[in-house]
Amino acid sequence: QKILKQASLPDQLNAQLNALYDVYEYNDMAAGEFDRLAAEFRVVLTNGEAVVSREFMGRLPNLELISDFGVGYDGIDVVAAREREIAVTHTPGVLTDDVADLAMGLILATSRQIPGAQRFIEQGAWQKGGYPWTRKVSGARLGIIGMGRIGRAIAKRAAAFNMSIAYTDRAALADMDYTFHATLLSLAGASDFLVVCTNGGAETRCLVNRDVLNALGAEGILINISRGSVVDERALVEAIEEGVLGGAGLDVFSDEPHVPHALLHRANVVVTPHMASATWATRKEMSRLVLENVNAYFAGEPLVTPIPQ
Ligand code: 8YV
Repeated sequence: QKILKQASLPDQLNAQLNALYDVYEYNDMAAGEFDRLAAEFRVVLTNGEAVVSREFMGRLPNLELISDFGVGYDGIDVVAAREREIAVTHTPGVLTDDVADLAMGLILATSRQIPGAQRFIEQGAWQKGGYPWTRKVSGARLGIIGMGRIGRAIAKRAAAFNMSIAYTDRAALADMDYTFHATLLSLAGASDFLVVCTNGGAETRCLVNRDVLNALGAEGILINISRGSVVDERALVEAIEEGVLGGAGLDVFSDEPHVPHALLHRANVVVTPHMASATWATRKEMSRLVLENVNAYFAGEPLVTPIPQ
C-alpha cells in the first residue's frame, strides 16, 4: 500500500511505517511523479506543525485518511476533509502530561528567571553581587484559557503549588470547582499567570490581544504551550518592550521556527522550540497511535483516535 508522508516524523516511526507500507515523501517527489501516483494515495501522514489545505487534498482524489502526529489539528482544513468524508486522526491523551509539565516549567522558569540566572553566573556577574529578586509562584493566581485535557493537567499541577485556579472556556464546566470567567479580559485581570491551552485555528486567532495583555499587566506572565496563532505576537512584543507585561514563557510562535528577536535575551522571557511533547516516552506513544490508526484503516477496522466530530 502506498502512503504519502507530508511532514517530518520520528525516525523510529518512519522505520515501522517503511516495514509495512510504501511511504513516499511529498517533499522529495518531483511534480510529475506526484501527479502520476496521486490517485493511489489513500492515506496522508502529517504532524501538528504542518498545513494540509483544501487545495492539497484536492490533488489527492482518493484520499480517505489524514493521520496527524500531534494532538492539534488546526493545520488541517477539517471542513474540506469532512466534505469529502476524509477521516482525520490525531494523538490525544498521550502527550497531556508532557505539555502540562513544560507549562509548569515555563511558569517556574519565567517567574524565578532560571535561564536569566544561569546566564548571570555564566557571564561572571555573581562575583559582583547576587541575582535580583524574582516573583513567587506558590500561592499565585493562575488563569487557564481552555480547560481541556491539557488545561486540567496544568490545573492539577498548579493545585500542588497552592495556586488559586480560574479558567475561561466556551461555557462554565459542570464538573469543575475552579473559578469560571465568562470573558478572557476578566480572567486576565484576575491572573498572575495566564496559560494558553486552547486549540489553534481560525476560532482562536489572536484571542490574546493587546487588551488582554494590558489586563494581565506589568506583574503578569503569559505562558503559551498551545499555538502561536492564539496570541497576537506583535502586540506581545510591544507589551514586553514597553514593560506593560511582566513576562512570557513561550513554546510556540506565529511563524515557527522564526522567533521575534525582541523576545530574546530577556530575563523575563523564556522561549523553547515547540518541544512540549518531545520526550522519548511520549513521542513513542504518539508514534504508536499514528501507526495503529493507519493499520486500522487498511484493515477496515474502526480508527483508534479520530478527531472529535
Ligand atoms: C508536536 C503538537 O510538536 O501535538 C501537537 O499538536 O504541536 C506537538 O505535539 C507536533 O505535532 C510534531 O510535529
